[in-house]
Amino acid sequence: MATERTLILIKPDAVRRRLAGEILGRIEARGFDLRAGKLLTASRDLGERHYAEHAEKPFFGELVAFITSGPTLALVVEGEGAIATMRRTIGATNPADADAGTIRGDLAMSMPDNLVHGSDSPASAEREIALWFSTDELV
Ligand code: IDP
Ligand code: MG
Repeated sequence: MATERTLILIKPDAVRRRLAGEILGRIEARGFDLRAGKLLTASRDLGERHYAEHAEKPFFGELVAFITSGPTLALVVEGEGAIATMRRTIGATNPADADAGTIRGDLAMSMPDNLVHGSDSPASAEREIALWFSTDELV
C-alpha cells in the first residue's frame, strides 16, 4: 500500500478536555509520522470551507459553531495507507456506534463532539491539507 498523507484535526472539544496528548500519542503509537502541526482557532470561513460538503445538512450551523469554538490542533499525518487506517483508528462518526479501542469509542459520547477529524479519501486529503496548511508548513 502507498504512503499517504491525511489531515487530522484534534478538534476543540478534545483540546478543551485536555485529550490532545492522549490522541496524538495514539496516532504516534500506531506508527504514523507527523509532517505538519499547528494550534489555531478556525475562522468561520475556514470552518465553512472545511465542512462544505455538509452545507445543506440541518446540523451545518451547529457544526461550524463547534469547529470554530476554540483552538484546534491541526496535523498532517503520514504513513502507509494513512487515510483509511487513521479513519479506523478514529472510529465511527457517531461515538455511540464507535468500537471500543478507537479514539471515539473510548473517549467520546455523542455528536458533534467526537474529538477528531480524518480525511476520508485521497481527494479530500489533498483539498483539506491545502485548506489548513501552506506548503512551507509541511516538512
Ligand atoms: P466524519 O467526521 O466521521 O468524517 P462526517 O459525516 O463527515 O463525519 O461529519 C462531519 C462532522 O459533523 C462529524 O465528525 C460530527 O462532528 C458532525 N456531525 C455529523 N453528523 C452529525 C449530526 O447528525 N449531528 C451533529 N453533528 C454531526
Ligand atoms: Mg467527514
